[in-house]
Amino acid sequence: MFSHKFLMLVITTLSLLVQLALSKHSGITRHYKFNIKMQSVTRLCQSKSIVTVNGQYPGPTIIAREGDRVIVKVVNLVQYNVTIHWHGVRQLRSGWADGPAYITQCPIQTGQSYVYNFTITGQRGTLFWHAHISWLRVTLHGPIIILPKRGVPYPFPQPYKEVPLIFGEWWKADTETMINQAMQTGAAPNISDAHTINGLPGPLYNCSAKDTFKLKVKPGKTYLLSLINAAMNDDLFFSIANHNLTVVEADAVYVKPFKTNTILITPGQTTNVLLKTKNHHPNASFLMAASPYATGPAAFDNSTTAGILEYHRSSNTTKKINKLPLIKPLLPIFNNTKFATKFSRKIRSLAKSKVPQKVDRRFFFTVGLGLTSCPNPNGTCQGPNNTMVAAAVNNVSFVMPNTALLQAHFFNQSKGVYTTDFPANPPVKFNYTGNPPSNIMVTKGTKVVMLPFNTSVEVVLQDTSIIGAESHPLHLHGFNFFIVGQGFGNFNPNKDPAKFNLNDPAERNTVGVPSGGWVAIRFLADNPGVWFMHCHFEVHTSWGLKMAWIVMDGVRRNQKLPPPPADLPKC
Ligand SMILES: *[C@@H]1O[C@H](CO)[C@@H](O)[C@H](O)[C@H]1NC(C)=O
Ligand SMILES: *[C@@H]1O[C@H](CO)[C@@H](O)[C@H](O)[C@H]1NC(C)=O
Ligand SMILES: *[C@@H]1O[C@H](CO)[C@@H](O)[C@H](O)[C@H]1NC(C)=O
Ligand SMILES: *[C@@H]1O[C@H](CO)[C@@H](O)[C@H](O)[C@H]1NC(C)=O
Ligand SMILES: *[C@@H]1O[C@H](CO)[C@@H](O)[C@H](O)[C@H]1NC(C)=O
Ligand SMILES: *[C@@H]1O[C@H](CO)[C@@H](O)[C@H](O)[C@H]1NC(C)=O
Ligand SMILES: *[C@@H]1O[C@H](CO)[C@@H](O)[C@H](O)[C@H]1NC(C)=O
Ligand SMILES: *[C@@H]1O[C@H](CO)[C@@H](O)[C@H](O)[C@H]1NC(C)=O
Ligand SMILES: *[C@@H]1O[C@H](CO)[C@@H](O)[C@H](O)[C@H]1NC(C)=O
Ligand SMILES: *[C@@H]1O[C@H](CO)[C@@H](O)[C@H](O)[C@H]1NC(C)=O
Ligand SMILES: *[C@@H]1O[C@H](CO)[C@@H](O)[C@H](O)[C@H]1NC(C)=O
Ligand SMILES: *[C@@H]1O[C@H](CO)[C@@H](O)[C@H](O)[C@H]1NC(C)=O
Ligand SMILES: [Cu+2]
Repeated sequence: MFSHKFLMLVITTLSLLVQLALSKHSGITRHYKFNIKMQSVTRLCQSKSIVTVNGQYPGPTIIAREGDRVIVKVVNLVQYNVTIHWHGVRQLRSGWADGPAYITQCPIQTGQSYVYNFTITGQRGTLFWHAHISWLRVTLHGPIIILPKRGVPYPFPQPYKEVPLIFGEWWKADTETMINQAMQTGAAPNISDAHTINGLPGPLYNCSAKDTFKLKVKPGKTYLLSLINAAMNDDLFFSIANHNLTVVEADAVYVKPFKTNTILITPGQTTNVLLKTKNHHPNASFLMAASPYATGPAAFDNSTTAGILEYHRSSNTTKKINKLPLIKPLLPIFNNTKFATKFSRKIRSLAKSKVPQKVDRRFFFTVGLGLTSCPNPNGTCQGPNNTMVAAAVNNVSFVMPNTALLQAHFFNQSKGVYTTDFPANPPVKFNYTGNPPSNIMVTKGTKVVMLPFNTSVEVVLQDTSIIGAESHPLHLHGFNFFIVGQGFGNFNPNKDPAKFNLNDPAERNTVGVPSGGWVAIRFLADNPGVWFMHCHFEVHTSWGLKMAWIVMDGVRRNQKLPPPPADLPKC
């Protein structure tokens, strides 16, 4: 006879062994093939040839579990240079697979291919992939759904179904022609003609009713909506009429759940929300709509995209469903910064954050617009006062190199490619959110910050009011950062740090710098490689609001970046 205690001991030991075996099991390998090809699609009654993955727009969903290896063979069959970025994936010691053109790799040229090879470590939730060269991400994007490890539950009830909703922007014009022209003339590119949900503008646009995303649901169920903002230049409010949403995850990190009727999502952000459907069939259908949150000086696409939430009955009643009244949600007005601030402050990590408590290096970066002189021989540019519009970090407008920074770094060939003198502070102090200085011309350069392995970094990102204050969605590659503080006006280094949240701050890869304000972030530089940081408004990135960090190898073998794969594209 075994004693009860002995049995318990055996059971505990066995379950520990099983857990150990599970944790050692490093996940499976998932293979995908992305053929980049042109495809003709019709939106707003106009057909257009667009760049797609496998002919799909939006592109295919990558599904993996935490711990899995993902291998994507990308074959370029179009006339454009292409790269793909796995937005938010940490890429631990796999920087060669990160994807931003001329930062971690040369582009995949027409007729060439490249195999992206990375594992998903310590992340679960929603991210997305998108092209990372010129403006090709307009149509080259799709969801990345990371499920928890097998047998590990969500920290909320298992949803009945998971549905990605990816927001985008649609132009009737050819966007590559448009941005190339804009970069020549110095003027802003045209705003989009529509926003989209899963590639469809929806019924609020002319000639678009049939291009409407419909979510058919059953009563009394909980759906997990994976919201992704893949739009080029617009922060978006999103709401479903007569339904509340519970936010449970942001940028593939669980958050303390909170209920809201509207969410705010910047380009580059992703978030999972729970939608609990009504217990009985309602006598109505409901619009799910998104419209912009805009604070900048420039024109923006002020239109509203919508899909329909439809309670499904038997097929016999389809006609009746179509006759049901359609209820519209009330979205905040486009400049509702009060709502935006309240919303972003609600996002807190579910677990106690691993936020660095001490800081090795502090940086103060101004982010915003500026001007640069007209390079045209005839001296005619279409920016203000015959200049070109530019954007900068600490007054440096980033110039793309002709070869990838990561290759130059890895092979010790930085000479003529980049310099390591990116300024830790702006060149002149001024009232960043007051009257701009008289000289608002930016400087140009390919400058980086070098960081020893495991440096603990704090960056205060300060918006400027040069040309106009504006919220900028700043995105960092290779890391999640902790949003330890934010505020309006000028950051005060003597007073503001005392208010930092070092306990449960949001952990993300993209943060909206408040319009006319600042945000403080911290990250631990524990991932060797070259890591891009840029505004996720594509127009600002085009104008130079971008920079790069180089994190050096550590001393141990598992702290070094391995050599590049043999098929890494060449410039
Ligand atoms: C992916 O990377 C792993 C680790 O470096 C390597 O073992 C594997 O062979 C690679 N697979 C492909 C298809 O490149
Ligand atoms: C931009 O918009 C203007 C005015 O609507 C139009 O005339 C022009 O053709 C557009 N440019 C491009 C590149 O689509
Ligand atoms: C639809 O077309 C009408 C007439 O051309 C125009 O007045 C209206 O502004 C358009 N609506 C949208 C949402 O584009
Ligand atoms: C949404 O939540 C609010 C606050 O808890 C509540 O007052 C409201 O009735 C809810 N709306 C719906 C449609 O459930
Ligand atoms: C909803 O439908 C039921 C059954 O058809 C009907 O009795 C009821 O009056 C309707 N309610 C409303 C608000 O239209
Ligand atoms: C945007 O649209 C909203 C709602 O239609 C309107 O109230 C607002 O004035 C518009 N803003 C601009 C800048 O066009
Ligand atoms: C649809 O209607 C037909 C005839 O009225 C009926 O026989 C059938 O059971 C209905 N189907 C469903 C799924 O309700
Ligand atoms: C928002 O825009 C509206 C309409 O353009 C304007 O009346 C209002 O003053 C603006 N609010 C803020 C806070 O800027
Ligand atoms: C000269 O100026 C015009 C605008 O007036 C512009 O369209 C053209 O591209 C400029 N020429 C060159 C060589 O850039
Ligand atoms: C353009 O020049 C005028 C006159 O010198 C000046 O008032 C204005 O601020 C300038 N605009 C910009 C954006 O620099
Ligand atoms: C900066 O300018 C703003 C707007 O003019 C003003 O309200 C604020 O007091 C100024 N801040 C400082 C520190 O001078
Ligand atoms: C594609 O990239 C290569 C390597 O950087 C470059 O030489 C070439 O000009 C690019 N082609 C196009 C169409 O942009
Ligand atoms: Cu920006």
